[in-house]
Amino acid sequence: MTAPLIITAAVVGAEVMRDHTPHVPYTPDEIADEALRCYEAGAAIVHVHGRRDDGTPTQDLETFRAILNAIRERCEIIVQFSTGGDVGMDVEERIEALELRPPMATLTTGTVNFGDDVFLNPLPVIRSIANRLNKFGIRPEIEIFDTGMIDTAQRLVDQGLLEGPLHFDFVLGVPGGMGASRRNLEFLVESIPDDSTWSVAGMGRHELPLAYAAIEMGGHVRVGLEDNIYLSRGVLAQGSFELVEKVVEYAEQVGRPLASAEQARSLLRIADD
Ligand code: KMH
Ligand code: ZN
Repeated sequence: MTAPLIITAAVVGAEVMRDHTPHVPYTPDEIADEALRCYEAGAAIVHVHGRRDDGTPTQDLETFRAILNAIRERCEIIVQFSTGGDVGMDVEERIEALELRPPMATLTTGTVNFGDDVFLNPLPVIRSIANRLNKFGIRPEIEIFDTGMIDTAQRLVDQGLLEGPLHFDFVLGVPGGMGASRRNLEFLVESIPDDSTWSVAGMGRHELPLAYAAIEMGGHVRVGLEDNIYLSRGVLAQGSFELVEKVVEYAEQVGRPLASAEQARSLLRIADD
């Protein structure tokens, strides 16, 4: 039987600014309000980055503390910290907030071109992040931008640095990474061990088509303004919650039930807070 659908809302990211869309949240309260709207729409997980008041990205511990507390005051959604931050940040900056022990955080297992930039994840960086996640008992979501990153993640399981079965998120359509096609998604799903769990995050106009494909394939879904600011061609989403609503609508159409945050914790083997 297909597992209930876990929806992750990526509400802020590091790249989307107010001149791209006025609806991207910056402050901890804005991020938490958006997390609540996504939770009420059906999301079980919120993926967060930090921003300063002017919108510039930061992985600062106190900013993440404020975000975590503001979300926890509002709802039970699972809070997933980014450890990617923004391109160009050093590893210590990227992971300083992990001491707050969020239930979940990302871990990208390889380097990828990122537009004109490079999202740098050499093995020593990957090991430092994995060690920090282990130290605080934080469940990783393995971010896969290209196939070889799966093999690297599995090697880290073999070496005892990561605990399987892994939970993967396939990030498809970043310029420099793997393209956002259903064929690529099917190939990636065939490439992971059967006991793994997975979700997909399609970039830009690929977000919803890949989300719908994942729903049909029994996987999970990430949507939100971090990855795509449009609800349909030329129409800005009023917030990540509208993208969550689209996914919920499709899941209802095809008869896929939604996972609550509590069910998501159990399906993804997330430790209790
Ligand atoms: N902002 C990207 C360079 C993550 O959150 O872990 C990295 C990213 C991945 O967004
Ligand atoms: Zn992110």
